[in-house]
Amino acid sequence: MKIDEVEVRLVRLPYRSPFKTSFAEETEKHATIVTVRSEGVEGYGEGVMDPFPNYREETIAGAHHLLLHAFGPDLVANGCEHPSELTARWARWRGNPMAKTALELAVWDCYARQQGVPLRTLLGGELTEIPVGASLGMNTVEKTVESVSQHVEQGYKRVKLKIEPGWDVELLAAVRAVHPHIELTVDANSAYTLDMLPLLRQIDEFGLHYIEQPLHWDDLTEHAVLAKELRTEICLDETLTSPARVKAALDLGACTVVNVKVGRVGGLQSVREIHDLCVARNVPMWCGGMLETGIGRAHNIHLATMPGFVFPGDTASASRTYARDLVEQQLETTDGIMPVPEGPGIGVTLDRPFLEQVTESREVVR
Ligand code: OSB
Ligand code: MG
Repeated sequence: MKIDEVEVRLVRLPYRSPFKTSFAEETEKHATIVTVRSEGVEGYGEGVMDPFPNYREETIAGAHHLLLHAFGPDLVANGCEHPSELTARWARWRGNPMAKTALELAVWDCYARQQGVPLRTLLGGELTEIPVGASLGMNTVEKTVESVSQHVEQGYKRVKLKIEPGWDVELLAAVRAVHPHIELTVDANSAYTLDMLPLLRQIDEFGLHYIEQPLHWDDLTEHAVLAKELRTEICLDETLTSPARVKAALDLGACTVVNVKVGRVGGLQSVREIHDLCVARNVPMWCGGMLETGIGRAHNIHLATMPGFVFPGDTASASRTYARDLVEQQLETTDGIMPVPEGPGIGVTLDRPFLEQVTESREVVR
């Protein structure tokens, strides 16, 4: 592929309601939207960096610097034969998986559109719809129980609650009192430490499908210790930043369930490697989310069609998060099932007037 230009936009999009986790309360999305143009065809990618390093270390400022001065110029200068080669080529620039992914995804989308096939086909995904769950931000106990009931009624296949110390046992007791048997998980986003084992043992009593990232955001060894102490399975999110890191986590026994976020692991080629590793070891995977706009959400839906994604993911209806999206297609579930957008690439087209309206900055590498 000859790449004519790379466009990097920062967009700001209000959430319909604030999203509160153990690490932040956010009211709007700051998304990096990358467009690649190749011989008259466009492809789109989305970066999941935040303005400040609350979830992992990457920031929008650092990522845009690298996109405009490292990865973008490399791609325009050298093109590529196939999008799968980019991760290895960019390995000389260490880390920064989210920044690399924003551009790699755009190249995958563009390549699939040029071939005239849906992205999922390039990834070996045969499903045309995927089962999904929903991730609920922190709220009052009463509102959370009500929200769980609404999502269960809407057919979501699993509900995930955000927790932190002091916002866990009481909440879980209230939800389980109303919904004793639903597939329920919790996500601590690194809010606990190993010396809180007695509290973690209480959380262990609620029949959770798994507990997501209870300990430090880069830890493997303490999670391996905790895994031996709990009946509930541990799923890692923040810690898993590459295929090598996933392998280390599984070898150490730090987790038995894998949350895949393409941005966190450095792109679709890394997702494919993690997928094959988890399938070979019989480790269940699911597709996480970062409250993406329709571009990142469509990418997530396509990658979650791969056969190793056996647990429901976080790729819920876009309308839960946004009043108006960047894409023309409605990415909505029916009875907890999300259809895969049809057509070449990720199968979505841009709502261009709205994209212009919410664009904060736009820069192009030629
Ligand atoms: O830990 O999974 C997480 C959102 C932002 C940052 C981290 C996480 C999340 C979510 C939301 O849980 C998932 C979604 O609906 O996209
Ligand atoms: Mg998580």
